[in-house]
Amino acid sequence: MTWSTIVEPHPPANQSRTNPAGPRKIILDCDPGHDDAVALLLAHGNPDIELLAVTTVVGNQTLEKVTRNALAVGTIAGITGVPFAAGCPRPLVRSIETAPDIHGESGMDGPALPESTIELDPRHAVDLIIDTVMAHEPGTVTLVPTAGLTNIALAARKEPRIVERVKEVVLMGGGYHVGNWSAVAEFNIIIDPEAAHIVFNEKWPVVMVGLDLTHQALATPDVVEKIAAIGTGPAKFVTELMDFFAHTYKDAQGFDHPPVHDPCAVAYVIDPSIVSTRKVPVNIELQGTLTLGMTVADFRAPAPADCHTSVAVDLDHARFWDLVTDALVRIGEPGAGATNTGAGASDVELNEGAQLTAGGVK
Ligand code: PIR
Ligand code: CA
Repeated sequence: MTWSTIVEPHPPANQSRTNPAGPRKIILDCDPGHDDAVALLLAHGNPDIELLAVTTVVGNQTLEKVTRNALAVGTIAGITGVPFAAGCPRPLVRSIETAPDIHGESGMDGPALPESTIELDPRHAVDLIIDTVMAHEPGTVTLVPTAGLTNIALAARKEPRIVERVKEVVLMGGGYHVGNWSAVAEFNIIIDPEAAHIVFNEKWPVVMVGLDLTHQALATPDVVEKIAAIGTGPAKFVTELMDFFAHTYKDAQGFDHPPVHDPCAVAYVIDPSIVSTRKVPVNIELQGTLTLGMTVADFRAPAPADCHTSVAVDLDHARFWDLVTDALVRIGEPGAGATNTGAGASDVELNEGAQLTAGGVK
């Protein structure tokens, strides 16, 4: 069976599969990062997402390293025509804190990375975010931050009109029961708590896809096998990422399988029914000696009428991973001429026994 016969054509740019209003326009602000890489692949490969821009910020590693990694993932995925821009090299107030124990010295250790064929946009990420939001109709652009919130906070300060214009901010960060960088704080929030404070206190709708949710997105062996069975370069890249991530997550945090945080935020934008949420006020602790960077969620009912924040609660694990495998199937083998336009796709060799469909690998 050939690739072109088993993968349905990608819908035209302004037409979505499940959303009559067309694909959801997003800006991905990230710090790749093993899970950021999967988030970028999901955003690129899913027909219900229109990726408007990719911006980077210091986080898992230095700005220079995470930007290099973002460009490498874009190259592996065959992303063209989407601007990539580098943003803030340090948090607003605090000193730089990175996560080499989890992501390695490069920020994305494990797979070999190609030289990038994508040229970096000359603009600062903050300006690219502002330009992009202001260039689109109000209420149409969703911000998807999967890193510290430095760029997003500065964008809101530099051009306050974006706050009304953005549809919503769907961010990976925080948690209402657990932390991963302190007993109560999550990495993306605690590395720049002042920026998080700005983002959570602006009146745009904020969906916090925190650790309570992302610790359900485990890359279990059956999931990794399905991805491996796709047999393409980008799929192999993901299995290599997951292999490294599994080891560091086991050693540093005692997890049997690694939680793949960042694509959960993208999955929510694609299909909110995959992630249940609760509307509750959330604020960021800036004073606490033990609780700095905690995302304090107030579950007392009823939520105030003007509550603009919600938290992600439950993940549909199977449908989430189906979205990821489906995106990889659609991406195909960009180096071999297949793109996510579905046009001119070439044959993809599948591992024995695997059957590739637009719905994933069976
Ligand atoms: C993941 C991250 C940082 C530290 C650990 N321990 C695990 C990164 C991920 O990229 C994700 O965006 C978020 N920060 C999870 O805390
Ligand atoms: Ca991240």
